[in-house]
Amino acid sequence: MTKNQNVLSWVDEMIELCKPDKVVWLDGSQEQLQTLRDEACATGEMIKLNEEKLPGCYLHRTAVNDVARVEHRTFICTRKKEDAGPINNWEDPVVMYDRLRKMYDGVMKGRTMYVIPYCMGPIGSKLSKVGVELTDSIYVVLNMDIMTRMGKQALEHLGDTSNDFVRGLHSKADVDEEKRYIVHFPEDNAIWSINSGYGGNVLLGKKCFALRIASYQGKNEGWMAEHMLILGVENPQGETKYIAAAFPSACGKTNLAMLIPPEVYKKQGYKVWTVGDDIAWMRIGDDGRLWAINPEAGFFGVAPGTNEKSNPNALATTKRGTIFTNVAHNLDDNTVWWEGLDKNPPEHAKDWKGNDWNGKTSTEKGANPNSRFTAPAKNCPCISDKFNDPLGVPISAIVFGGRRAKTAPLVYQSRSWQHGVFVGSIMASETTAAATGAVGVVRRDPMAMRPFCGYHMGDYFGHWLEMGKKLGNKAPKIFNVNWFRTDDEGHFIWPGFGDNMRVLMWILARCEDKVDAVETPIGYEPKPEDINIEGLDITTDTVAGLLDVDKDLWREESAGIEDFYKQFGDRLPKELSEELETLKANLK
Ligand code: GTP
Ligand code: SPV
Ligand code: MN
Repeated sequence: MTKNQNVLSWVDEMIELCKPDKVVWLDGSQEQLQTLRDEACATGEMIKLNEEKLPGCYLHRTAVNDVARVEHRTFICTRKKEDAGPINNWEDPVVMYDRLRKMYDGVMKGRTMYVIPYCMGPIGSKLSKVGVELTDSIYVVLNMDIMTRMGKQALEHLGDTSNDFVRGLHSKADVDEEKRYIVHFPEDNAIWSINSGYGGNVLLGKKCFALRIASYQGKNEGWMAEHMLILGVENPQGETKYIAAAFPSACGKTNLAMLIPPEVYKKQGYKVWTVGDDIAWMRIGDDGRLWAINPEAGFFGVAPGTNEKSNPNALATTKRGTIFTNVAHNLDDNTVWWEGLDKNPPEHAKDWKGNDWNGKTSTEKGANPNSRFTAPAKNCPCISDKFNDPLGVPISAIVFGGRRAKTAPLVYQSRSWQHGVFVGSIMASETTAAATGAVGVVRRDPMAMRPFCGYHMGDYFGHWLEMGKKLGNKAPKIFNVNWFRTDDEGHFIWPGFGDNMRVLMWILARCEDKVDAVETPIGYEPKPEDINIEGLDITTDTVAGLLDVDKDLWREESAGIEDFYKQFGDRLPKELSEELETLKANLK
């Protein structure tokens, strides 16, 4: 399929190591993929769902111990420890390669190795990059088909001589969690993953390449790889402005990216278009502005909570050609169900573990909280016509946000790019089921990149500051949002979902200098009456409450930031310590 010797000799080397019985190169053809789907159904790896109701859709269950990313088993192996920084797990690459080689030695005996060439980003775009993933999992192959542009087209994009591709090696091995490793060698363009079959650990184009390796490449090559959705807001005159937003895992990116405008905006003719829901690659264009592409071709979205009201676009996207992972299986009509889909759970079902399950009587959950759908972007009713544009889209605003019950207001704007980098760097959010470990614990998650930055976080902040200098007055404006403030009973105060558009409208008005703001100790905030609440059953007073900056809480916050910053030592840019001093002074 290729004459590229760099690819061929590396694949040979890995075959020699893993010793598969058979090697299959994925060309991307439907015939080949269908053969694999049929094979996966024959072995029970996948279940074919109701062809009338969910054409081309399948269900897969992972091992019970393998349902989320494993941050404690994820490594960045740079030659120098300090280059990985204080937040990443590190091991000497020589030691790690040695340890892993022993584990991969003969691991594919009796199995087939699939060779998946894939392209992150539109074929032919200068912003796109190629990877090759070797795996012994058909599930991985079929997910990569949805999530990337894979097969022959990727090798053509790479060309016959280039060596600029990411080498990804994956084996499910025994799915032993004690021996699970998700390892990145940024200096070698390589990723080795073993003993998992869960999405973020094994779809190596996604978090491993498009964030961890790409963030490192971006720092060296002058661009940015970010954990961001990209959406376009089209006004009644037909002009579209683009927003990129970074929220931690399971904190609302897919939902915001596909939002349906509330009636008050719909009737005026506003529309929202989805460019991406998880990852943005951004470069400075010839015009000096920041341009973004979505390197992915599909959505690997959280299933629970997705319904006709919260995210009808996502739901519609999953109606064909979708792989569901770890949701409940409705045996009556061979479809799927998850918590929050509707109020009518199936009585005759299997839960995500494959046990008999009655949704009407059981106290167990039918779907895993981190159950997912893998759906082609082209299914999405609101997919942007720029989705495949090799140039990407120009970004007007960057939005950071986390899941905070208190402290962070509904929205605020940074005073400058530098202050915006500070705002991103101090992001904190409650942990979610997207990674193993406790849920609901507030932790610092700078730019939503804590689990995904492939190098020293202090240098990463420095890179952000550099990009701002290059962008000058063409830099996007930077904001922070929080949809998740709760009242004393723990209920969300802000309606969220489609109504988040009301906040985006203030953000865009700020970008166009069309609305005033109020200065607070933490940045600029809207006047409560400037958030449009027409059609909502909340009052301007509620909005005022959501915008309240509690100085005591923020003083606690700044102490927490100071602590967090300490670990970066002299690799923390001085601009950020200055911003922290300003915040402290503003809170006096
Ligand atoms: P990853 O795919 O893990 O990166 O997640 P994500 O950031 O795309 O999060 P997603 O949009 O899938 O939302 C995760 C969870 O947050 C779901 O259970 C949603 O129902 C919930 N959620 C999303 N947006 C809102 C919102 O505006 N308000 C509230 N209260 N919940 C929300
Ligand atoms: C996330 O956890 O941020 C995800 C899902 O988008 S995963 O691909 O597992 O990383
Ligand atoms: Mn994500």
